[in-house]
Amino acid sequence: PLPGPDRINCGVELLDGTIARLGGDRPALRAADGTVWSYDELRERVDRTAHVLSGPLGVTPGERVLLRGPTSPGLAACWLAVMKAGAVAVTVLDRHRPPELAAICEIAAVRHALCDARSLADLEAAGVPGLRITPYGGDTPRDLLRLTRGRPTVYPAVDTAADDVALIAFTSGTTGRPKGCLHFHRDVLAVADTFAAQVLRPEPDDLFAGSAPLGFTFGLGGLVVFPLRVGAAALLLERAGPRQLLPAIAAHRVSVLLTAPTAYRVMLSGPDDGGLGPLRRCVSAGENLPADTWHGWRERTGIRIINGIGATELLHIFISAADDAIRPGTTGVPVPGWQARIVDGQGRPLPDGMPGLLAVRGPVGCRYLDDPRQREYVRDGWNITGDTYVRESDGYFRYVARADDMIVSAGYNIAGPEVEEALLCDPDVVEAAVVGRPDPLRGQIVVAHVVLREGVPAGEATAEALMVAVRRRLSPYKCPREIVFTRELPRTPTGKLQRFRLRTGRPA
Ligand code: 3SK
Repeated sequence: PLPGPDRINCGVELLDGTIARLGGDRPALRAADGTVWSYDELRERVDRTAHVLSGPLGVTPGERVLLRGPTSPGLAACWLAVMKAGAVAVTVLDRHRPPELAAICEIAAVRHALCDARSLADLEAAGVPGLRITPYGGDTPRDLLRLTRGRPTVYPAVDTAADDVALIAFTSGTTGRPKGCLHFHRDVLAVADTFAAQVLRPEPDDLFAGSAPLGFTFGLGGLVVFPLRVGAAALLLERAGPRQLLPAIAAHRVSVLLTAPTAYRVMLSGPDDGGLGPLRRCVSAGENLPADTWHGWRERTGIRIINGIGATELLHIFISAADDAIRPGTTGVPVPGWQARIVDGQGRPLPDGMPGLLAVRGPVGCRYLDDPRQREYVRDGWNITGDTYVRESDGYFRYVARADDMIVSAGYNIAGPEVEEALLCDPDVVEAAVVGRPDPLRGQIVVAHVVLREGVPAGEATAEALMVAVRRRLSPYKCPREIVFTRELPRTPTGKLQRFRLRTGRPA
């Protein structure tokens, strides 16, 4: 852990601390409908909400409060109020369905929920015993906003220890029962003071936007924690796919963008109308960023995308690089404060150039809530992220595949993402997922699932042309033996490819 005070409330640091340093009349949160809340307005809303939590709702410090709704200033204010009240935020995605919500509430022993009025139905359908749900953003008498009216505008925040749990972030990974990851108040600030402060380096006048929802720590960090830590503002978009991001960047003059490689590719596939002009810093994470996409973005905008790898288990990004330190095609180097190495299945370090498991340690560690998978993730104090990586001789870390996404065909090891990257060099390909299919002769054969740009015919001629193009870039043994065209690829609610669904024939 980074050295720091023993007692911290991250909600106080992010709001009152920033106001004390920079003043409160600067913009903090914006929405597409023109809503703008200054830091003072946000602080007042948060404090009134914290009064409601610890008053009429009876939430005591340490109790878990589920937060559910589309990305919005109201949801961000609820999260900050839970922090100030010393309770524990259990952040979920609006896309989680009733059985997933029921499992999360059971694992995290959730008793209270603050839920966007539009997202109530699924939470109620989850039928969680004893769950007290308070809606926000609606107009019923029990709405949170009504309950906040007339409450004191200043809340004396709960004096939490730096290592009191602040949030439980759920990850389904790419398979299996959800795992709750515990993060402390100091962890929340640590990711702002490491990746954000030292790699991203935002300025108080920046306006952040991005596609990841606040129920995913990529979004929570990038759209709430990072901007508030430096007195910047965030544009919180309920719908934040590439088609909404593009006009929002131009209309609101977004300067810092955090999104996934697919969104960068989709934005590049549209016409260059100069709308990306306000951007200053761009971050890509959540999946591997192909070098080709990096170069395309640089040509279009002049901006070098800051690639990064993070994990819900470790809260945010731990390997990355910015500016002149970027080497396209690699993820980067450990973020200051982090260490990384490549190990074999027994945890023994491997030499540079040899693919193996990525192991990292730093200011934030993985702590699963009551889950035996903790023993697999943390070995000898190192967090084993489940990604296969190579450390190059210059110290840069290059992504190979998720450890369970390697294909073995006729004795050759093939990394699906390398083949995907070759396919994505074709401007007609918008998305690609490459998996192994069992084959009596070769063990597995390489099969590519491809989403084509609108209007491109999904026929044999296109498949043949793609195979020829891939053969020009890769050794023949890596080339797909079959190409399956599809309209969409199966993804987790946080947007990660679920290659196992393609392997097992259970697409989206
Ligand atoms: O890469 C990810 O999946 C991730 C997860 C959590 C926070 C940040 C990131 C980039």
